[in-house]
Amino acid sequence: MKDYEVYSSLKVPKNSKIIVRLDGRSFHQLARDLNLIKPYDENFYRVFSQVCNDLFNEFSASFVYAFSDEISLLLDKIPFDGRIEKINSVIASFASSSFVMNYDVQFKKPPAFDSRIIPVNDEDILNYFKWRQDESWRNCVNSHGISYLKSKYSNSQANDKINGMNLSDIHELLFENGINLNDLETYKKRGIAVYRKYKKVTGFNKKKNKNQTSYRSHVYVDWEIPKFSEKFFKEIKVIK
Ligand SMILES: Nc1nc2c(ncn2[C@@H]2O[C@H](COP(=O)(O)OP(=O)(O)OP(=O)(O)O)[C@@H](O)[C@H]2O)c(=O)[nH]1
Ligand SMILES: [Mg+2]
Repeated sequence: MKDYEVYSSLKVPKNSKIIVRLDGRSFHQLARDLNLIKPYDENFYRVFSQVCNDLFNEFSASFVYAFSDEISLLLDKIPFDGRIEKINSVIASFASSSFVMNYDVQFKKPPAFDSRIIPVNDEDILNYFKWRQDESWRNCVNSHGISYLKSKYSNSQANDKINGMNLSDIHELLFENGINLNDLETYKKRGIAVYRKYKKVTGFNKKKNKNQTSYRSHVYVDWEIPKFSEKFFKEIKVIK
């Protein structure tokens, strides 16, 4: 019967790092059920940051990035011998459980995440996270735009209007009406990230009778991330 498990031998490419991207299933509905504040619910983000932290620690990720209902984990060390089925299912279910454990609410339905795997090299890492961060900004502009339009027009009129607008039109409309997106909290514009922060420490090594430099690190949940750049990823030692 083992022969019937036709996907069980699918593995990620050898010697490749991977990004696992999770996305909340029907979180539009979940947001309604939980009455989340629109467009950004700080408590939801706080829970999401705890999920990111749990994922970071459990799977020894080197970087975790989240916005809206999606989370991307960069893994240098590939778990489960690279088995795709195992990685996707365990990480997605771990995230769902963490989400429920960290959220002090009564859910109407069990929350779930989908999961996909993207093999990456060092150059892809920067491009990938820039791409997702651009999406975070698009999401920020659009969700504020639709919230504003819905406060002025019916839902269907608001949807029609936003469909005919590009990002700068929406930005402009909001600005003219006293909403400056640039003044928003950073996490709403750029998302949140979890990574290791390194500190250089110099101490006296008695055995060697000389000063020695080493690095100490701790896990850091960053709500004030910069725009992603090569410099940023090098500083936090995610790329060389
Ligand atoms: N009100 C509110 N909703 C949020 C917040 N963050 C995420 N969401 C909701 O999450 C949805 C995420 O979008 P999608 O992933 O495209 O939609 P989905 O309903 O999860 O659908 P699938 O991912 O295809 O299952 C948004 O449309 C919002 O409705 C928040 O802070 N506040
Ligand atoms: Mg979703």
